[in-house]
Amino acid sequence: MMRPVISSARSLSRSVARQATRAFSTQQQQQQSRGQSSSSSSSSSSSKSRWAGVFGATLLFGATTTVALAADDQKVDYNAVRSAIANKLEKEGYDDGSYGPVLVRLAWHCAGTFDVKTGKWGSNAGLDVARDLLEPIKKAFPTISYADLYTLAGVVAIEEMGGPTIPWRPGRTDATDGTACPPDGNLPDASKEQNHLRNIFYRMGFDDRAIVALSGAHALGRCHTNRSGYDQPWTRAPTTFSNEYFRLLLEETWTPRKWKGPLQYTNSKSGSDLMMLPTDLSLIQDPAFKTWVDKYAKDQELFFNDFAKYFSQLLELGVKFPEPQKPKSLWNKLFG
Ligand code: HIF
Repeated sequence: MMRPVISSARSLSRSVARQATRAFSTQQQQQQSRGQSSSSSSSSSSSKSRWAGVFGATLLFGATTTVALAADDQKVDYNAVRSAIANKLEKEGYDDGSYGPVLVRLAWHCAGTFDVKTGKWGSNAGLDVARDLLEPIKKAFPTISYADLYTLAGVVAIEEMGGPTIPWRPGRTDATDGTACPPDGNLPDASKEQNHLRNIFYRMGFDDRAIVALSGAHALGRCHTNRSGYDQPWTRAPTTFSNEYFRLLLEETWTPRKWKGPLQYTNSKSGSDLMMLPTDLSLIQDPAFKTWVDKYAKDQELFFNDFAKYFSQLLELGVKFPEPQKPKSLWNKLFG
């Protein structure tokens, strides 16, 4: 079944919030049913000092991260965090009226440095607008890790913009300092083509199908000359999650834009108001990639399902989630 897009995003988000609780661990579900609220988590001053040493600008989740999950984390009311994020999204005067796209980008940059061979890295935030937006939520819910907050914000943003429900669970930890940072160059370079994309995404453990599905997120947002050097949005509805990116890739004629900036492609026959990066265009230049572009352009439901699966995987790269606690035996309860 096709999902509704932006006009119904608000009501959709409510059902999304309900569905999302299913993705939480049994522990959290039990605890939510006990009615623990955000106020209980935000009042913990000891937890504030516990996290005071967190290295704010750079997060890591992955095998190298040694910080244990704070016991207080169990008290975070993730539905309240979701609502707080959702309430921050719309902003008249910022880009196309929503912080949603930049939050999606922050979420993926948190995870996109992962190396499947070494199990290392997995987070490199660097998006001031998005980080500043979320800081008050971190203050209101101090026991949530930055890595959980940033990834959850991307998930909520996608859902609020009419996209699929992304399975998400808490459990990411923040690095205590910058010594475990990944080297520069683990994130993709937009000026390159399919071999580079494969190098980057295979390193994370993904395949061609996943690369194409994930790329559909460029239906959202736009490029900013003052951030990346590139310019313009990919679609004409940059705050609506849809398969429009694939349709445009196939239906428009993409030619190199004549301008002083870096090489990007433009829809010169239909207004020159849209853009594709060299990495985007490689999806229709490479036959194996193009097979999936064709499929997703025709079938939005297939795209939504695949995207939800791969984006969820992306946000869990390198994360060691805590084992759900087994109920104690009678012997352990009495003598353990
Ligand atoms: Fe992006 N991406 N991304 N991206 N990205 C930009 C913006 C967004 C790449 C390059 C860029 C993914 C993969 C890749 C979003 C989401 C995702 C920009 C423009 C560039 C250059 C930044 C700016 O100027 O503000 C490359 C080369 C990628 C490898 C294919 C992910 C799959 C598509 C993983 C993904 O989810 C979003 C959303 C934006 C819009 C941000 C905004 O501020 O509007």
